[in-house]
Amino acid sequence: MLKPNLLAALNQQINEEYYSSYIYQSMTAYFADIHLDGCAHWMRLQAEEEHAHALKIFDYLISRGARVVLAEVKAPPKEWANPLAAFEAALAHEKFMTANITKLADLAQTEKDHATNNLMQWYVTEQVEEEANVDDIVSKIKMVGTDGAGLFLIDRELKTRTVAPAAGA
Ligand code: OFO
Repeated sequence: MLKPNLLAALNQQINEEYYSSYIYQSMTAYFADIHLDGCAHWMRLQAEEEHAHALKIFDYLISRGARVVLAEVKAPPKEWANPLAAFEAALAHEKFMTANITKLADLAQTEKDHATNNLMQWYVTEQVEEEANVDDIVSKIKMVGTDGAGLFLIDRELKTRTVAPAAGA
């Protein structure tokens, strides 16, 4: 049986994953609005991946006979100064999520809950990939600076994303 403190932290993490999905969906709308359709497409897939991350914990709690409690998801920002600022915000958010996952893994280990720790190790690996993917895009956008042609090429490349870099579920 899951310890109450671990259950509360996992329910909180479900909320954080839904919020992640919400942020990326908001970024999808932002990029669509400024006609960077490749960036919008990339963010849409990212939002779907975060949704899958929420469901993975959701299903795990059910499989452990624990009660999922959904909370309000706060509204995400809706504007960013430019494409670089949006991807930098995404990177900062992923770092925040990595810190959350690390705390959850620590807690699972403290409580000697091996099943939850196993699940959290999946997220630990996932976060390494997510940070690397966004960091790569941030670096490329910085490389082209204000060159519109460069941004156009990056946008075209991001449009080729077919599945989430690391499948969420
Ligand atoms: Fe759920 O991995 Fe990003 O936040």
